Amino acid sequence: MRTQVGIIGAGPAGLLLSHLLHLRGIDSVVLERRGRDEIESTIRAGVLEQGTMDLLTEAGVGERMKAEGAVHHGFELAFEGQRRRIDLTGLTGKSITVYAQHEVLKDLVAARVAAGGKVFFNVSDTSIHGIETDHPSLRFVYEGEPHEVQCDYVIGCDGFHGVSRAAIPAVRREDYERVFPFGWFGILVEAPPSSDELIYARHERGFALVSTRSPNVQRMYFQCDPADSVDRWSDDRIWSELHARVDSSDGQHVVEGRIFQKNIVGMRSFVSATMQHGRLFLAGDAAHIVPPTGAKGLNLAVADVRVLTAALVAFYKEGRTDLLDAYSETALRRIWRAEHFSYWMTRMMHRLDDASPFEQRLQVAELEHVTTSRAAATAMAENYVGAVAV
Ligand code: RFL
Ligand code: PHB
Repeated sequence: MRTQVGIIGAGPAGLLLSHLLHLRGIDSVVLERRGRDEIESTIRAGVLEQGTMDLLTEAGVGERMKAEGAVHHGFELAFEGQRRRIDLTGLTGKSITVYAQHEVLKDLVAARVAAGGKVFFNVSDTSIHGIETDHPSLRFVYEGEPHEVQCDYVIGCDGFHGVSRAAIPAVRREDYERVFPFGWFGILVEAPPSSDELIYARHERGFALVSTRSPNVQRMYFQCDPADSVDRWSDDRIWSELHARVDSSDGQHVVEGRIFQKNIVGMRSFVSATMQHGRLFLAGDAAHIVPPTGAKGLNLAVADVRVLTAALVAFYKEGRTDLLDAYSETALRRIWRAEHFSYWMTRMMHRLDDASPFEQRLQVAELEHVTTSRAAATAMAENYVGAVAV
């Protein structure tokens, strides 16, 4: 098989890249380890920046997102028994949209399939060859048979646990990493929204987040031990923890409902520099991870795809390689901004077991500051909506 761009991974990064290239007349093949049903039902991110919406709309997959996504003009910070609002739109002129990542994936897969795109699900043994030559290739097993795709470029969109990052020689790569000693316990609940906007809560018992998915389904998280097991958490225990952390002294409280999904995720910050070697380029979680506190992961993956699409189009349409050569440096500027913001918000909102009482008071002082100083609130809001110059 021969294509122009060989893509590993049918997450948001791989599928969006493949579809944008198709719209510009560039052929690609996407290899995905998991099945279509599985990728379309895995619960992950929920918050889309305006820039992410714009690129999805440009790709022709914005219709359902605009009809079903909920536009949010602000969020609340809960601490010390009170709630304070960050007015995203008032401070930045921008908003965010809550629309689940697996719904974005359904829309992207449908668009790829309708356009006759070559997406291979359930592949195994993916390997990358010849990235230091100008004719790299991908080998994989599909339906029990070995296959090979010859291409001009290989794009690794295979997430944090994929194979592509390791194909960059260790001497060329520098990994920056911080693993947090806590995780998030996530639940999906059949209930009306507890609040019109997302609530990020700091409490002595730990962080909690009240998010949403639809008028009838809510998404909530609370800080936990990453080694804990969901089986140790009865519904009653979960509700009492959420009430303790989120309910405010003026009577606002979390609305309970039937919990139909529970999971625990670990938290890390990670950056792989460089994001390119020879004819291999990394995009999305394959190259970087942020803790979910700032809601940046999916948005960063989409931002990488924007830069990479422009660079590949410049190569195929004008024979230019300058944008491809600059890809890693260009993408890393935005990535480091988001890494800092996510780390900062994580440290301000979570219970840090290594923090002294002095440092715990500093967390509260910082929350007081971002909710009373217009300048500080604006800085936070610009980062949250993705409107910072990089
Ligand atoms: P993905 O989505 O991990 O997709 C990678 C795909 O590659 C496949 N794969 C392979 N395929 C072939 N061969 C191999 N050897 C392969 N190895 C792996 C995998 O099966 C998979 O389908 O990466 P991508 O496209 O870079 O997208 C990144 C986002 O998924 C991620 O950053 C977000 O989900 C992070 N995130 C959030 N981001 C936001 O912007 N806003 C949020 O509100 C938000 N909330 C979250 C989140 C992530 C969370 N978890 C579960 C870590 C909340 C949570 C709880
Ligand atoms: C979510 O709805 O899953 C979500 C929202 C905001 C975050 C992280 C996750 O910061």
